[in-house]
Amino acid sequence: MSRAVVVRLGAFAGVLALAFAGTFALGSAIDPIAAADPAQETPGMAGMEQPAAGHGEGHGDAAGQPPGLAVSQSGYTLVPATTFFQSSQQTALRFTIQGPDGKPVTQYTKTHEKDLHLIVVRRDLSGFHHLHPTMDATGTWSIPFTFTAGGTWRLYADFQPAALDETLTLGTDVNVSGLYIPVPLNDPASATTVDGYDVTLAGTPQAGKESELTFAVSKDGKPVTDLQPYLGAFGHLVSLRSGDLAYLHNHPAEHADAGTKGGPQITFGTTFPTAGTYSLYLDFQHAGAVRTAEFTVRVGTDGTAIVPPTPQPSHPGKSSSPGHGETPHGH
Ligand SMILES: [Cu+2]
Repeated sequence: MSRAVVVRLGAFAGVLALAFAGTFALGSAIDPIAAADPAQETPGMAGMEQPAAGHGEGHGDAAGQPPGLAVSQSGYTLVPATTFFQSSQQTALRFTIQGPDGKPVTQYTKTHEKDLHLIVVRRDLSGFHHLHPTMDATGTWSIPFTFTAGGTWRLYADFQPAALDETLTLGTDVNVSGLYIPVPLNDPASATTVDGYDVTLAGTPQAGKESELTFAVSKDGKPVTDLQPYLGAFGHLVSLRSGDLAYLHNHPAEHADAGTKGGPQITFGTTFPTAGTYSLYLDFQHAGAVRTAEFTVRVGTDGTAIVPPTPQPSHPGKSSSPGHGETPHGH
């Protein structure tokens, strides 16, 4: 009984001890997350009890958090059919909204004329799309889609279950393989151009307070006065907070009936929850097509006025606007 056995046992015990030490180290490494609340600090017991405390806080209580940050809330969960895609290949975005009973939700209350709005954007805030998938009898939503480039993309479902009194925005990340070149945000600017439309932004956004944002649309130097209603309004505004992609959806106070004309101004009452940088996507419809104008806005704790450039009367023979806002924007 040889020494060899004893030695081997000893070695085995050593391995166990190492494994145990490893587990312990891992445990400690995880603790700081749960111990984020300084009130929970228990020196010595370094967070052994923390996970339970953490759970109580996080469940369904999204109070104070803007929408779009959670995949599951108030008993409803966004369940994508897959989270792996290939860029430049048409695919189907397919998902269900799982209800509190674990089954796909099939009954919705329309918001902005649709049962569900799907927003797709890459996590660098480029490649924004606002889509309206269709639902089959089983509650599976789908829409053909082509991711134009690789990277991590975020899907938001914005909807109101028939059984709930409020709208929910659930978000999930998906992985798209393919070339990924991150696109930095445009610098904050009060004017931009999309498909030949010049769009300006005016307002005094302030963190935590409702402020008015006024967009004005013109084309070839002339204000556009025949904007068409799109989803019951002359404009839709989605704002995403840079850093965590929190989601804000706004629409003008006034409803736009079919056949009426709007513009050049579209005004929104918007409350940015915190100071920070936001990417704003304004959808408007003109001449039968929906366009999206993008703005980067810095929101501070003091209201800082965004002043649009004064419209230049177009002089024959002179270029009217000196290249403002014509930023190359990668999509
Ligand atoms: Cu929509």
